[in-house]
Amino acid sequence: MGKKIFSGVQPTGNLHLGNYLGAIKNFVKLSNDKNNQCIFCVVDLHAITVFQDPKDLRNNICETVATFVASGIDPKKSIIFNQSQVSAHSEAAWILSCIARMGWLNRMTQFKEKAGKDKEKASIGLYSYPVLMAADILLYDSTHVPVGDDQKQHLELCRDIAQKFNNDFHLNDFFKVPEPLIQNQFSRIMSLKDGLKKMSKSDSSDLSRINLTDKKDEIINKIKKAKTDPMPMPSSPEELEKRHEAKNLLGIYSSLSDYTLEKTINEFSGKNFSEFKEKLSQVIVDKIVPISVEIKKLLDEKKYLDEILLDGCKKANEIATKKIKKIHEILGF
Ligand code: AQP
Repeated sequence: MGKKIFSGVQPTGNLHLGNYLGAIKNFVKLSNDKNNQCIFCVVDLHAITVFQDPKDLRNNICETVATFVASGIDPKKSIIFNQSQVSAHSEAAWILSCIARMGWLNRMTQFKEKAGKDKEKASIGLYSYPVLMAADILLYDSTHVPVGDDQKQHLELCRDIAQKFNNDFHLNDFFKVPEPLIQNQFSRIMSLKDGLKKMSKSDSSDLSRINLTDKKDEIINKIKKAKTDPMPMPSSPEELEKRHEAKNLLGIYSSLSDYTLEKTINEFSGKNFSEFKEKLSQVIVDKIVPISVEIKKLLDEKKYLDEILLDGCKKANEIATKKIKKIHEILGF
């Protein structure tokens, strides 16, 4: 039997190579398998957990849809929609927030990282974000959720919530307990400026990431300026333990070329970084520039992007409304 796939991306601008290699590349692969049913959501309710300028948000929603399509997701085969347009997500999030326990949420490391030192000033939404994520996934009886490594903990929480709901109401299998689909290797792409920090949309330095809308010369320049170390290229995986920047760049090269890390290490062993960086720029340019060109083309076709969202919303709404009705019955509403 095929898989029921659900995943989301926040429309917070600056979609980058980390989002592509950690998540979107996998979405495309899964959506190309005829046996799978795929739903990809532009999670705009998640985006507003930190303040978004409404005009930017609207543009970023379009850009996220354009990125999905430009990367190879066919909107005729997969459902693409935005979360705010299917009200069952907000409703299910409230209901599940009565199932989830404070202690579970208190353990979420992403909240701690994003809220920083001043967590009293973080929004309640930022804290309960993983409950909304659980609602997104569980409403569609999703069996598999392709995400980057950073979302692993949230997915475990989703599984706990599904199990507790099933147990509390003596139901065997009402909520499907979803499996994470996290790539074994290269599931966390790091900043080009700091090999210990995740490549991220919100990093204030544009040089820290390759945006999916970057042009060829921007990519070449960013790779040229990417942090490395003074030693020659490593000759074994063990050497990478303490060489975080080298490890990240070799990982990006391997992931884009569909090579194992070992194969890439052998190819560049003992050479200097400048030679490797030239090759790395080339593989990034070859993959990202066609996507970037297509995104720009699609952004001039707003009507087409709106049609995709409208069609996706109708289909998603149909599934989610049925599930929420059943939830009402179970709860005794
Ligand atoms: N650096 C990364 N490496 C691998 N995967 C990544 N993902 C994000 N960053 C990396 C994966 O991309 C998917 C969509 O992420 P998101 O847009 O929902 O939000 P995020 O994880 O919060 O992304 P950012 O870039 O880190 O945003 P900011 O800066 O706003 O916090 C997810 O599957 C994620 O795992």
